[in-house]
Amino acid sequence: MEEKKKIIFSGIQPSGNLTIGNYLGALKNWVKLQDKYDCYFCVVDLHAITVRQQPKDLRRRTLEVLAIYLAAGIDPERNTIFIQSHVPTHCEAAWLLNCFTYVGELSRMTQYKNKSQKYSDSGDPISAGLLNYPVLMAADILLYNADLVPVGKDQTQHIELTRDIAQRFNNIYSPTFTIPEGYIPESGAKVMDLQEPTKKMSKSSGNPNSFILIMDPPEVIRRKINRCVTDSIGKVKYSDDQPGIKNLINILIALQGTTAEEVEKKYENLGYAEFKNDVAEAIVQELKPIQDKVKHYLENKYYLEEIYKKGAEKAHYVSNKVLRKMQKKIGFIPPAR
Ligand code: AQP
Repeated sequence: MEEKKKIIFSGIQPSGNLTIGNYLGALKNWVKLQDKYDCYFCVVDLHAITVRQQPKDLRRRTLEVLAIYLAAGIDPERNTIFIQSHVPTHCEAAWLLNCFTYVGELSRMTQYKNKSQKYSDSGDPISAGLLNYPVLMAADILLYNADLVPVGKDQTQHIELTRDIAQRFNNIYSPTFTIPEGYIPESGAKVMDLQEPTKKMSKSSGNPNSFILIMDPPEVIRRKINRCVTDSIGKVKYSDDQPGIKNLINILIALQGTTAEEVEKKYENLGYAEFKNDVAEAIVQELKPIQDKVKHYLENKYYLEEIYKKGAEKAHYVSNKVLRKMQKKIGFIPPAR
C-alpha cells in the first residue's frame, strides 16, 4: 500500500510585491518539497489586511502572487493552491483558537513588537488584527493537520506559538491537531535588507532600494545590487563584520547551491564591483523565466480562476472536517440538518 504523504501548509501575504526574500526563503523550497509532500499553498490575503491595503492593489497582488506560485514551479495538479479568504473555515477556526491563546503570548511576538513599533512611530493606530495575526496563522496550519510548515527564520516564533496552542487544545479536550514542525531552508532562510543588512528584507519596506522584487526588470536588479550597502574592508568574506557582503554571498548560495568557501575563493583577488555584478546576473538569470511566465498567467485570468476555485473546494472540504471536530469538542450543538 502506498504510504500516506505528510502534509505541508504554507502561504505568502499579498501585502506588497514579492521580494527575493519571499522567493528564496519560501517559494524556491516549496517547489522542491512538492514531490514528497501533500501540499497546501495559500495566498494569505486575510493576513495582508492586518495593515491597511488599497483594495485595487490587494486584488492585483493577490492574483500576481498566485501567478508567481505557478511560475516558480508549483504544480496545480499535485498541490492545493487557494486564496485564504475563499475558505471561511480559516476565520471561524481563528476565532475558536483566539479563545485558547493568551494576550501575553501574542504581545511577546517579535513581529508584533516590530510592526506595532513601526506604526506607532508613524502615528498610525495598531489594529487588533496585527496582534491576533499568529492565531489566524495557527488556524491556517492546524485546519489541515499539517506536519511541516516551510517558512523563513522570521516565522519560527509563530510556529512555536501554533504548537503551544495546538497542545493546549489537545490537552484540554483530546488529541485533535497534529503538532506541526517548522521547516527552515538550509540557505535563503533570511535574506537581508540591501540598505540595512542587519535587518530582514521586507516587501513592505518604504525604501525600494532595500529589496529586490521578483518582478523587478533586469536593469533595476543590477542597479539595486550595485547600490547595495557593503563596507570599506574590500574583501569578499563571509563574516558577521561584513553583513552586506555576507548577505550577497547567502543569496548566491541559495541561488546556485555553491558554498561560502567557494565564493570567497573565487573572489579572493577581485573587487566588490565584479562580485556585485555576478550576484546581479545570477538573480536576473533566475528571475527572468519566472517573470515571463507570470506575465503569461496574468493574461489568462480564467486559468487562474479555475485553479483557485478547485483549490478552495478541496481546502474547504478538508478544513471543514477539522473545524467540525473542534466545534464538537468545545461543546457546540451541531446545526440541525
Ligand atoms: N527576507 C526574507 N528572507 C527569507 N524568507 C523570508 N520571508 C519573508 N521575508 C523573508 C518568508 O516568506 C514567507 C512569506 O512571508 P509573508 O509574506 O507571509 O510575511 P513576512 O514574513 O512578514 O514577509 P515580508 O516580506 O516581511 O512581508 P511584510 O513586509 O508584509 O511583513 C514566509 O515563509 C517568510 O518567512
